[in-house]
Amino acid sequence: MPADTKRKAERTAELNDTYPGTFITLEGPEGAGKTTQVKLLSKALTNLDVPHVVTRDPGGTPLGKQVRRILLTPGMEVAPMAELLLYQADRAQHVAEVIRPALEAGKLVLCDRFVDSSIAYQGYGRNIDIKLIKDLNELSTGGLRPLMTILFDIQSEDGLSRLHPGAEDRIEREAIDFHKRVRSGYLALAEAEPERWRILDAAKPLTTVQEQFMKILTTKLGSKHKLNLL
Ligand code: ATM
Repeated sequence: MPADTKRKAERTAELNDTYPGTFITLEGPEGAGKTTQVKLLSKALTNLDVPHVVTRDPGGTPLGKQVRRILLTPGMEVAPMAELLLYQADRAQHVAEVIRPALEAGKLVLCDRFVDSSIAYQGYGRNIDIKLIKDLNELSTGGLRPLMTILFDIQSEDGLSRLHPGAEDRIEREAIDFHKRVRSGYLALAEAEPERWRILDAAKPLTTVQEQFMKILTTKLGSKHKLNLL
């Protein structure tokens, strides 16, 4: 393992050991179905009495819901740097108000998008300097990192074809090349940190993706959260 990757893995383990809870993030391009998958998972966790929180970035707090509306309104003029900073403002509030308290309370926290979305969308998509985005991510999260990140991967054309025509938000309306850069950004991130990322083929049928998703979580969290989703 390259020295840089090893350091990141050690730091992630260190941060996660700080809390009794566990932090998992879900990432992916548009139309990959991660929101549906996390809803199904939450039902299964509730049935098993596993204390958990399902939340999303942006929009996981009252402040975040307002920021989300601004960010996703079609036709809204938003400069790339303003966009990046609004996502970071949402995240700072989200970590302080929801994520960190839930981790301190020993819960399993499943977050639909997090820091990697800023790198994929604002970095690869909008061409903002990735080092700057990583520094801002560090600032808004206070260094909090997910123990594991699951990439729901799908070709841009296939993902976009699953959206409701005419109901696309401001970001979904971006050109296909933007969405292709985002997807390639995700794949590059997953390749650079394989010990944190798991990749699911989201083009497969919903039940197949669900089975694989449950298997990944059971393997990673089975002993800590007494979890068997299989
Ligand atoms: P969801 O609808 O998947 O929750 O995400 C909202 C949008 O925000 C999504 N694109 N669309 N549509 C991805 C985008 N986004 C960013 O551009 N940067 C970020 O940091 C985050 C968290 C999301």
